[in-house]
Amino acid sequence: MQEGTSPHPAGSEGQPSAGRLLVTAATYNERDNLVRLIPEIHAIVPTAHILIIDDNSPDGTGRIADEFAAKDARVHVLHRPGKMGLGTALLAAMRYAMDHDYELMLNLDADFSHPTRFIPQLLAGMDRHDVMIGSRYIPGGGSVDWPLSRRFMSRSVNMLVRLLLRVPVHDASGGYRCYRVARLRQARLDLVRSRGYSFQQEVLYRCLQAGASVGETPIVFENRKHGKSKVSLKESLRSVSMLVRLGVRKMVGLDKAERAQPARPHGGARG
Ligand SMILES: Nc1nc2c(ncn2[C@@H]2O[C@H](COP(=O)(O)OP(=O)(O)OP(=O)(O)O)[C@@H](O)[C@H]2O)c(=O)[nH]1
Ligand SMILES: [Mg+2]
Repeated sequence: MQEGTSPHPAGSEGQPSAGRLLVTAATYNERDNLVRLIPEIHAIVPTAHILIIDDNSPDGTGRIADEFAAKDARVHVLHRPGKMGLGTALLAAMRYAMDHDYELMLNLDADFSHPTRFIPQLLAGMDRHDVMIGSRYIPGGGSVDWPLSRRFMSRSVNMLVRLLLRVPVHDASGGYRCYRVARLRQARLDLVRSRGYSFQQEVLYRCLQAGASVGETPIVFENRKHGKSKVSLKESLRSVSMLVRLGVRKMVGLDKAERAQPARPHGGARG
């Protein structure tokens, strides 16, 4: 499951060809981070397209993204009218990747918690897997400057997910991932109910059900240095209850029954 080495360093033939890789970042008030993030991504994967999904950030992040897009055909922006949650932002990014026929979609947080230097390892793992996870919880991985309370929460959620959903990965809650878009097409994204942070676990669960091979490569998560956290107690509790609900539905067979229904073409993040 774990991929520790990078047979294809940045810039080698291991990278997808021009226009086939979409790097996505959801943003809400990430102005100071975004101005540095876009050039940093392109320094590592020059041919990649970048999609910013902004929820009308009051600090003008969306405007800054538009300025990049106006100057650079590799940058795209999805504007949504207001803060609608990280999960629905990532679902919109997945739809964009499918609609525009990208081969790979690599997502990272816009706050530099997911250092761009790990992008080549994530891409290298796509030679063998349909989903590659940047993992804090395998040898070589970790997190720095993260409060103990957040570490505890993250570990507990991961234990819960392994137990309830039988997701065989070490880091099911992190958002630093690369997906094969063809596999996303096969996954029942129309059944995904999470609007917030539990989206990460739920989408992984749906990819595994669709037969995805999942690998992990170590990353060191760094606490944000600029901007404010969007994690609230309310959202954390909502995410945990969403995962418990999914686990119970799986246990009593409701999930299987639901999967037997035909897919809804534009479903996802249902209530
Ligand atoms: N478009 C959009 N992006 C969001 C939303 N909530 C969070 N994000 C972005 O999703 C990424 C992860 O969110 P963070 O606030 O960093 O959450 P976190 O990483 O769990 O928490 P901290 O690192 O402690 O701040 C960041 O790039 C955010 O700007 C949302 O509702 N809509
Ligand atoms: Mg963050």
